[in-house]
Amino acid sequence: MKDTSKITIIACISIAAIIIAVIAITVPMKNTQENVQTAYAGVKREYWLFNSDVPLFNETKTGMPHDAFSMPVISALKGDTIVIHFFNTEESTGDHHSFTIWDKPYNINVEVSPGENKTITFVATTAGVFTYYCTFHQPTMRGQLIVELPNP
Ligand SMILES: [Cu+2]
Repeated sequence: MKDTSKITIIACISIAAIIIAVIAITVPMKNTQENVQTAYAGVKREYWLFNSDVPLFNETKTGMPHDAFSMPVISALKGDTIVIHFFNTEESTGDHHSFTIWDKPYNINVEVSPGENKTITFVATTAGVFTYYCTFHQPTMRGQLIVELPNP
């Protein structure tokens, strides 16, 4: 093989390697930028929340209800509108549940009857960590509303 052919092959391989390296670096960067752009505050964040229970949980032995929220954490950025569709699936047992936040400035207390669902809408006006409760099933049925400050 002539030297010029070898040089041409080496040049082609080098150019291909550079193109692959540029693509490998820029494609993940583009995805990261898109992820950052979706983290804006002031958007609607919608959640579907159910009552749940822990199987094989001995309520008599532990002295606690087996009930829990299907979501132990609801998160948002300050300024977001939070929409929670809360379902009480216990049509057969007749159990009531509630979604309740007493921590200021939030003041929410929505009760759902057996088999009922309700939509709870509020604006996350204050950043912080707030506990949401079911007033009927304590201390087990609770979760954390986490409202973070958006990036400046
Ligand atoms: Cu409950």
